[in-house]
Order: sequence, then C-alpha cells, then structure tokens
Amino acid sequence: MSKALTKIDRKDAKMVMAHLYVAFVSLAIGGLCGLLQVLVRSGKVQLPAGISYYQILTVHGVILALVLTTFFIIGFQFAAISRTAGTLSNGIRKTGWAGFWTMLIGTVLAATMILLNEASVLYTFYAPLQAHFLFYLGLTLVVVGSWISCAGMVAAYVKWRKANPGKPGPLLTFMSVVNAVLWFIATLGVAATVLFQLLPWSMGLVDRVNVAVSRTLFWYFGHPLVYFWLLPAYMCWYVIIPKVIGGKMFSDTMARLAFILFLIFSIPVGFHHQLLEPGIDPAWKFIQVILTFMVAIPSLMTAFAMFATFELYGRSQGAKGLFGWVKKLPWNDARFTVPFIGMLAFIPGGIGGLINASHQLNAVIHNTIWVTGHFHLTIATTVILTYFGVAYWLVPHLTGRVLTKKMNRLAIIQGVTWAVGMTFMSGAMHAEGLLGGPRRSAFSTYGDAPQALEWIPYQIAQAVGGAILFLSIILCLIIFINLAFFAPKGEEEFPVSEASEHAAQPSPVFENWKLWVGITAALILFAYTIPFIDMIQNAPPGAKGFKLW
Ligand code: HAS
Ligand code: CU
Repeated sequence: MSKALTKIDRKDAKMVMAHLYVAFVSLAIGGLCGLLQVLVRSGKVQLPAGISYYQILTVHGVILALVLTTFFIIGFQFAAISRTAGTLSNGIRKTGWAGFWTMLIGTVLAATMILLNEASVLYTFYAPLQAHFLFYLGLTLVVVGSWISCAGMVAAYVKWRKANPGKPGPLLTFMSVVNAVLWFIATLGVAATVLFQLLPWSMGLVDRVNVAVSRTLFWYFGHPLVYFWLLPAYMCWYVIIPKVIGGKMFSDTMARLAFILFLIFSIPVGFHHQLLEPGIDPAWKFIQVILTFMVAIPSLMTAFAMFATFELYGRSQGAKGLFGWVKKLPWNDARFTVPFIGMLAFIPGGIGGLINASHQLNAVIHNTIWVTGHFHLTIATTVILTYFGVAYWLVPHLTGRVLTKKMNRLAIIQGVTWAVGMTFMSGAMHAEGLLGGPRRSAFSTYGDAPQALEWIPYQIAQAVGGAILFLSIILCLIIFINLAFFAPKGEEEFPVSEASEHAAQPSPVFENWKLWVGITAALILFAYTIPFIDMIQNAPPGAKGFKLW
C-alpha cells in the first residue's frame, strides 16, 4: 500500500463528515423517541401535548432505520473508496455532495410531515394507511439522492479499473460497489410502489390502491434493505477488524464470494415477511423460504471467517487449547470490542432470523413483539455497534484528531452498556412475543384480558433496558462530539488489513458484473413474476386510504 493512500484527502473527509453529522443527529432524535416508546409501553407514562405513540414510533423507525443508516453507509463507503482506490475526483466528490443534499432535503420534508402528524404510518408505510403525499415525496428524494451517491461510487470504481487494467478492485472498494449495486436493484421495488401507487393515491389522482402489490413491492425492497445495512458492518469485520487486532484477513476470496452471494440471494426473498398474508400461493412462499435459507449461508461463512481470523491471530501469539485465543484478543481496544459485541449479538439475532423464516414458526411470532426483539439484535446491535466501532476511529481520522485513552475507555463502556440494555430490552421482547404480545401497538391492557396482563412485566423490563440504551446513546454522542470537535489533534489510522500471504489472488470472475447481475435478475424474475401476475389478475377492487391516527 503506497503511503499516499493511507490518509483520506481533506475534501473527501469533509464530504464524509457531512454524512456522519446527519447520522449522529438522527441517532439523538431517534434514540429519544425510542426512550419515550418504551416508557409509554410500560404503562407508566403518557405523552404530553397530544403527541401520539404512533407519531414517535414513525419518527423512530424512519430516522433510525432509514435515515441514520443510509447517511452512515454512504459516508462510510465513500471513505472506504477514497482510502483504498485513491482520492475521489472533483466530479465524483460533487456527485457525493449532490446526493447528500438531495437526501437531506427529502429527509427534512418527510420529517416535517411526520411532525405535523400527517404521516404516522410507521417506517414500513403500509397501504392502506395513507400519509400526506409530501411524506412519500420526501422518501423518494432520499432514495434518489442515494442513487446519485451510489452512481458516484460505481464511477470511482470504474475509473480505478481503467487505471489498473487486469487487477482486482481493492477489496473495500469492491465491497462498496456490491452494496451500491444491491441498493440500485432493491430500491426499484420501493420506487415503483411509491411512484406508481402511493403518490398518485395520496394526491387523490386515483381512489384505490392494490395493497398486496404495494406490500410485495415494499418487501422486495425491505429485505435487501437489511443487507444494505449489514454489508458495511461486514466490510468492517472482514477488512478492518483483522488489522485492528494486529492479524491478517483470513481470505480475500472468501470475503468477495460472500458479498456476491448476498447480491444474488438478498432480493428474491421478500415473501418471508409476508408468510401470513393471503393472496400469495404457498408454493411461492416455500420457494422464497428456501432462498432465504440460501442467504443465511454467506453469514455463516462470515462467522467462520471471523472465528478463523481470531483463532489464527491468537495462535500466532502463542494461544493454546480450544479457546485460548479468546484471551489474546485486544479487549481494551474499543475499535475491536465494540464491533465484537455486535458479532456476539448476531449469534442469537441470526438464529432468530432462521426461526422467523420457517413458515410454521412464523405463524407463532409474526406481528408479535418478538420481531421487534429480532431486529433490535440485528440492526440495532450487530450493525449499529459495528458502525459505532467504525466511527470511533473514522471520525478522528477525518477530523485530524485522535481517540484518546479516556475516550477509548468511554467507548468500551458505551458498548457494554448497550449490550446490557439490549439484553434486557430485546430479551423481554422475545419472551413477550412468545406470549403473543403484539408489535406496533401502544400500551393497552386489552380490557384487562388475562393474557395482556401477563405481558406487562416484560414491558417494564423493556423500559428498563430502553433507559439503559438511552444512556448508552448519550455516551456515544459525547464521544462523537469529542472526536469531531474537541479531541487533541493528531493522526488516527484508517485500518485496512491485507490478505494473509498464503491467500491466492482473487479470481477475476468476481468482477464479472454481467454474470452476477444477470443471475440476480434471473432469480428475481423467477421468484416474483408469477406471484405478481396472480396479484394483479385476481386483485380485489383495491383499498381506499385510511388515516387511523
Ligand atoms: Fe431479519 C424481520 C429473517 C437477518 C432485520 N428482520 C426483520 C425485520 C428487520 C430485520 C428490521 O424470515 C422487521 C421488518 C418489519 O418491520 O416487519 N433475518 C431473517 C433471516 C436473517 C435475518 C433469515 N434481519 C437480519 C438482519 C437484519 C434484519 C441482518 C438487519 C440488519 N427477519 C427474518 C424474517 C422476518 C424478519 C423471516 C419477518 C418476521 C415477521 O414475521 O414479520 C439471516 O440473514 C440471518 C443469518 C445470520 C446468521 C448468524 C451468523 C453469525 C455471525 C456472528 C459470528 C460471531 C462471532 C463472534 C465470530 C446465521 C456472523 C463469536 C465469538 C465468540 C468468542 C463466541
Ligand atoms: Cu427479511
């Protein structure tokens, strides 16, 4: 690696930081809403000033699941590309800024409509709940902005390839491009339902909406969305963590293969969110469940690669026995420990996912707060703690400061408090879900039904966990502000691992985009064409809009 590439250019750094500011402001707002939600659901607290539970729940979901993630990911991927494929050209940096502003305007528009209580439709904005059309327009701008930025990433990669003919793209750049391509294909679904269904319907141009089609288009997008969140975390695990611990990446080839498998299998699986919906032939649900189990494979490969990385490093340091290597890991380095807690959470999180995907078991947990427990382990622990772990070196790298010992310690405390809070909150959600406690619902004793009364202690446990999580968010914000504005000046490393010297050069087949995008398209057409024809041909008259809040 030439010296020139190890430090990100200042102009690039500024553009990336702009994204991170939005991400962390989102964390503050979304985290506060989360705290209010668990308090309301404990039955002990009521919201003031006529604010509705569903309004803050919508803010929470939209600002954390859609806004924080997208801004963080785009910022991080531009940083990864700038670091490994060289400083962005002026044109590409401008593209990044154009994407940033488009997304920000969209975010402000959507947020305004939610705050005006015109769009309490939750982050999945299911029809026939009907929001103000400006809410859908705002989300459209967020998606369009992300397309502009992703096009910039692809352009940077193409430029690198032209300048380095015959060489495999730098791993972090390659991974960013896979995620950008995944995002392009996935967002076609949400763009289609918003542009052709929800916008005309909310503007009053058409009266009714085909709910089954709209929800199917949503989940065509909604599942790969979760991998769009996950892949940047995997970029950190595969490429950054080995360098942080002082070891080597297990296998560059395996990392590329895992990413390509995500591209292929992420999309044709949306029905696992619709297993209990009518109007879809069970045979097609079955096929998409099989494909869902296929998409677990690259995660299992990743688990294997991480264990291998840790064990090889531990043994190189003289570790003995089956688990001796655990002791050799740098537990006092937040850049490792915080993402590691994320990895641990993905063991129960992933198992929960496999349970959800099993049709019969889905009948038990669907629409219960078990699902909320599942995604607070996956996105809200595995992914977000990895993002925090990244921010703890990326922010000082970008601002020309350092992560001090004190901040490093605070960061570890942040990770541990998150783990504790989430164990309470997510654990209680899983348990309450098994007792039938519903998700997406405010506090109610359902007319003092005995079953509903059983849920209450778990809801109190969730409030305790949620309050601890909120403290953890405050710690995270303190660290972020310190690293952005106050930490001592210096040079913080952007760690990028090299492959172990025994590893083979990755095969050029990984960069055969026509092949991979072709297979992806074929699988999508296979999994969705007939069900869509069915849904359109046998459609009921369609639904009028409802505003239930
Ligand atoms: Fe999920 C619902 C199935 C992964 C997020 N999921 C959701 C929702 C969200 C979400 C947000 O099939 C709710 C959507 C809504 O609002 O309705 N999910 C899966 C499956 C996986 C999965 C099969 N989900 C994720 C990830 C998410 C996420 C990742 C976010 C980032 N999920 C479902 C289903 C539903 C669902 C159904 C619908 C439920 C319903 O009925 O509504 C798989 O990708 C999981 C594979 C993962 C593994 C784990 C591998 C373990 C690793 C860690 C290694 C640890 C190490 C450390 C190395 C097989 C990689 C160890 C060290 C030591 C010392 C021990
Ligand atoms: Cu899914």
